[in-house]
Formats: sequence, structure tokens, C-alpha cells
Amino acid sequence: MRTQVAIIGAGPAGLLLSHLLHLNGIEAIVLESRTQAEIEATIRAGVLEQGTMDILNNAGVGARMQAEGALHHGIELAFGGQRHRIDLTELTGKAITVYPQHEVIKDLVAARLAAQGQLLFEVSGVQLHGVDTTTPSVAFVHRGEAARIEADFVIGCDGYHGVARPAMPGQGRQDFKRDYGFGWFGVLVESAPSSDELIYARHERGFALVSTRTPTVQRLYFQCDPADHVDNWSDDRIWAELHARLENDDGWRVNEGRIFQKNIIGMRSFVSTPMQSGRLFLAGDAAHIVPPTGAKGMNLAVSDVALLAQGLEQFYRRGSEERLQGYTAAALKRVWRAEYFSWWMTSLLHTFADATPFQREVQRAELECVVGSRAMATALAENYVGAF
Ligand code: RFL
Ligand code: PHB
Repeated sequence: MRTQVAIIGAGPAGLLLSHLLHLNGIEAIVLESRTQAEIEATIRAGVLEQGTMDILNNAGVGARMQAEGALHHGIELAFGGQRHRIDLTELTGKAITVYPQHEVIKDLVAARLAAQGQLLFEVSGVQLHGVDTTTPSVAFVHRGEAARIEADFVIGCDGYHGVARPAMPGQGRQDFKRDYGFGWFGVLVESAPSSDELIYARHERGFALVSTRTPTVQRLYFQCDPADHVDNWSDDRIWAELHARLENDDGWRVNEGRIFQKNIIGMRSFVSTPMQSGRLFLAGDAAHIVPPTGAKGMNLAVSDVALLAQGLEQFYRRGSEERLQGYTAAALKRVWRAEYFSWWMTSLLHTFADATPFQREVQRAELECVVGSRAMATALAENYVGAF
């Protein structure tokens, strides 16, 4: 098989990139290890920045997001028994949209299939060859048969555990990493939203987050031991923990309902540089991870591939590699800002096992500054909506 761009991974990064390339008349093949049903059912992100929505809308895949996504003009920070609203729109002129990542995936898959895009599911044994030549190739197994794609470029959109980053030449690479030592316990709940806006809560027992998915499904999280197991948490124990962490003086309570999914994720920050070598480029979680507190992961994946699509378009249309060569620098500028913000939100809102009493008081004081100072609230809001 021969194509212009071989893309590994059909997450938001890989699917959107293949669609943006298609819109520019560039051919791509996407290789995905899971089934279509699996990728369309994986529950992950929920918050889309305006810039992400603009990219999806301009690519013609935003109709359902516009119809079904919920526009949020603020978020709440809860601590010390009180809830404080950060008015995102008043402070920045922008808003965010809550629309589940797996719905974005469904929209992108539908668009790719409608355009007869080449999307191969259930591939295995993906191996990259010749990425430092102008004729790279990808070997893999599909439907029990060995196959190979010859391409001009290979793009690793295969997430944190993928094969593309390990295939990068080791020389000159630098990885930056921070493990937080805690995780998030996430539940999906059949019930009406408890709040019109997301609530980020700091409590001595640990962080909690109230988010939504649809008018009948809530997404709730609480800080936990990443080595804990969902089976240790009965529904009653989960509700007791959430009520304890979300306690407040005005009598507001999170709505209970049937819990139909539980999962635990670890929290880490990670950046691998450079994001390119020869004809191999990395995008999204394959190159960087943020803790979910800042809601930035999918937004970064989308902005990476928007840059790559521009670079590839310039290459094929004008024969210039200038933008492609500047990809790492352009992407990392935004990536590091998101790394900073996600680290800061995480530090502000979680309990740290090794925190001294002094550090705990400073953390509480910082939260008071954020809700009390328009300048600090604006800084949070600008970062949260992706205003700069
Ligand atoms: P993905 O989504 O991990 O997709 C990678 C795809 O590659 C496939 N793959 C392979 N295919 C072929 N061969 C191989 N060897 C392969 N290895 C892997 C995988 O099967 C998969 O389909 O990466 P991508 O596209 O870079 O997208 C990144 C986002 O998914 C991620 O950053 C976000 O989900 C992060 N995130 C959030 N981001 C936001 O912008 N807003 C949020 O509100 C938000 N909340 C979250 C989140 C992530 C979470 N988890 C579960 C980590 C909340 C949570 C709980
Ligand atoms: C979510 O709804 O899954 C979500 C929302 C905000 C975050 C992280 C996750 O910061």
C-alpha cells in the first residue's frame, strides 16, 4: 500500500488530522489497534475550548457538537464550605463547551467514513521503518495478514502507550516528567446535573469535581490512591465520599443516581521533545500528557494536528518544509503553557500526602486570592478557556 501520510492511532488527534488532510486533498491512512465500537465508547474528556470548537466547526464536523454540546460561561471553585463562581465569559469574553470526547470521535469517524477515508481498525504489530529517510514505511498485521504502508510521512497519534514515541531516535531526546502520586476515581451517574457549571472542590479529604455529560448523565471525580481498585468502592462509599468533599454551607448537594461506570486514572505531567525526527512526527498524548485538572489534553491534541495539517499542506502545495520544521517549537509553546496551568490547577486543588501544615495554609490562602482578586481570577479564566 502507498499513501502520502500514514497515521497511527484513531483518537481525536489521528482522526482529526486525517480529516484535515483530506480537506486539503492530501491522502492518509489511519491504523488503529482497537475496534470502532471500542474507540466510540471510551469515556475520557469533556471540555472543549473555543479554539477547538472553531477547528472542528471549520472542518465541517461540528454540527452535533453545536446542537448537543452545552456552552458553559463559568466554573465554580468550592472550598471551606463555600462555592465561588469564576465568570469565564465576563473575564475573557470566551466560554467552553462540554461535549464528550467519544461523541467527537463518533463525529470524526462518521466524517471519515462518509468521505471514503481509509481507516483500518484492529491492526496489530505496528512497526515503523526508515523514519529518518524520505521513504518511511509502517509494517502491521490486519485481519491476520501482514501488510505494509509506504508513505512520505508517519504521524504518531497513538497516545501515551503507543509505539511511535519509542521509535524516535534516542539521540538528542529529552523527556520531562512529574508523577503526582494520586489519581482520580471517575464515575458516570444516571441523574440530572447537580449544577449548571463544573465545580472544582478542594477539601481536606481530597479534591472532587462535578461535571456533566448530557442532561441525564453526570460525570463525577474524586482524588484517590492510583493503586486503589474500583471494587473497593461500593456505591454507598462513593456517595459518602463525594458528599463529604462537596459539603457546603448553603445546603447544595450533589444529585445521586445509578452509578454505571467506575474507573481510576493516574495523574502525571509529561513532555517528550522534540516532537519530530526526520519524517516522523508526534501529536497529542503520544508527545505530552497533562493531569486532567485543567481539561487541556484533548484541546492540545487538536491544536497539535491543526499545526501539522498546515505544515503538510505547505509541503504538498508549495514544496516548502518551513512550517513542518517549525512544528516542535510552535506546538511546544502551547503545550508548556498547558503543562504549567494543569500543574498549577492540580497543585491548587489537591491534597498532597507530604504537605506540611504551612503548605496547606498557603494553598488555602492561594485559593482565597484566586476568588478574591480579579487579576488572579482572570489569569485562571484565560488559561482555562485557552484565551491566549
Ligand atoms: P488517544 O485518545 O489516547 O488516542 C490514541 C489512539 O491510538 C491507538 N493506539 C494504537 N493504534 C495502533 N497501533 C498502536 N500500537 C497503538 N497504540 C495506541 C489507541 O487505541 C487510541 O485509539 O490520544 P490522542 O488522540 O492524542 O488524544 C488525547 C486525548 O484523548 C486526551 O488528551 C484527553 O482525553 C485528556 N483528557 C481531557 N482532555 C481535555 O481536553 N478536556 C478534558 O476535560 C479532559 N478530561 C482527559 C479527561 C483524560 C482522562 N483520562 C482518562 C486520561 C478526563 C480523563 C479522565
Ligand atoms: C470531564 O467532564 O470529564 C472533565 C471536566 C473537567 C476536567 C476534567 C474532566 O478538568
